Amino acid sequence: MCFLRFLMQARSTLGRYLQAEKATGSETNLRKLHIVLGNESCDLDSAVSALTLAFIYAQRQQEHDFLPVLNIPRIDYPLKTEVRHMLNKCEIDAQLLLFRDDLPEQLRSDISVILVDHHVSSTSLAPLVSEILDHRPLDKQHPVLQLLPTHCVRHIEPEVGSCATLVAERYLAEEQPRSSCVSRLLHATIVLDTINFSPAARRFCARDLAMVELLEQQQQQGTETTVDEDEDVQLQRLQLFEELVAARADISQLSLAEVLRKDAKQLRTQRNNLPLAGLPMLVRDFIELPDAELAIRQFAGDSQLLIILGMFVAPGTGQVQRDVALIPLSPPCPLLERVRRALLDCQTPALQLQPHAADSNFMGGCFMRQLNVQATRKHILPVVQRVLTEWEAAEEATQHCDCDDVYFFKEKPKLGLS
Ligand SMILES: [Mn+2]
Repeated sequence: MCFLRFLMQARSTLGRYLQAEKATGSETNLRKLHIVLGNESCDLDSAVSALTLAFIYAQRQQEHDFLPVLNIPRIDYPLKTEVRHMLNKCEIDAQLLLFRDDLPEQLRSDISVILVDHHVSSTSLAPLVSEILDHRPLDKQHPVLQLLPTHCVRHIEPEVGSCATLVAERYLAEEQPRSSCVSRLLHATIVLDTINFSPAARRFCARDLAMVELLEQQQQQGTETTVDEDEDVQLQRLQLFEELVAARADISQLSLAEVLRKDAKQLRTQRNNLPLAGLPMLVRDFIELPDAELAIRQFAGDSQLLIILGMFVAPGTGQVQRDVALIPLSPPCPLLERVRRALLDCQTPALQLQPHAADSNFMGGCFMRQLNVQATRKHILPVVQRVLTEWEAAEEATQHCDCDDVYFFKEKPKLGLS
């Protein structure tokens, strides 16, 4: 069966299951259903691995149904620009895809779930997981792992650079099925995930390279071109890699609110939710755009503070500039001052924050250049997380204790054990 036809059928299969769920009491004669689910980042690896593995398994076990599901709400699909780019190249439209919110909230207990490119599902799905195909190091401590059924088959192989390599191994191990779309998608994914086999990045092993070479041979079969010179192959891979990186960074089709959502993290504590957005431009330039305030309010929802990290890479020179913005949504916002202080004091590493040449009073926010351009969100996130946790603890203390108690707990208890 052709790959596009398979995707079309998956949609109607899900429709049949949803219908049958409504018709309770009647004897339904449904086939065993497997959901093949990628991870929540829905990067190219996750999306392609889910789509292609479901296709391969569906051809091998024709008496069962396999549905590939992208683990994001449908509305977020435009944000995954490199996924959309690659699927468009294979003429796969969003209409042909299934997303997390196409599934019912509660899955029937006789449905099986196959996790690809991750191994920690939501608590409600965990008891349904029958198989895991992943290349992330096993998160042994994670409590959800305890909920996996004992029969769950785990293939977790952290040495490979891409989960698509694990899928390609299964795809190429047998002669059927064959699909030029599947070969193309797996090939592109491995090239992107391994940073095009960059020796400096060291994100690949021999198995990734072997699969890419075999997939290239597959793609050449059936075309007129004969085996290329090694140099041509390298050039084609480089062009593909650059095309995918450009597609991932392409925000030209997105609204400002979508641009904020594209690379955002939510810092959650028990009572607060603090959004932290990353932008592919300086925040100082973003706030000058028409409707920036509207986009910020839409994105921030009901949180009190929004943190935005901007990064601009100058075309040509590749020179990096960074800036940081703290924007209060309903001033006064005492949390803003605490975060500002913590970022200024940060020594792991020092961010070297300075005022912009032209200051702004946009939404009463605080805008700073970050002269240490080596420092990334990875460094800033824990600082903000710590402030938020301390803030929440202090809030709780003032709510639940009287002043004397707060004073008492400020002292470190002396236990005399050392
Ligand atoms: Mn991956």
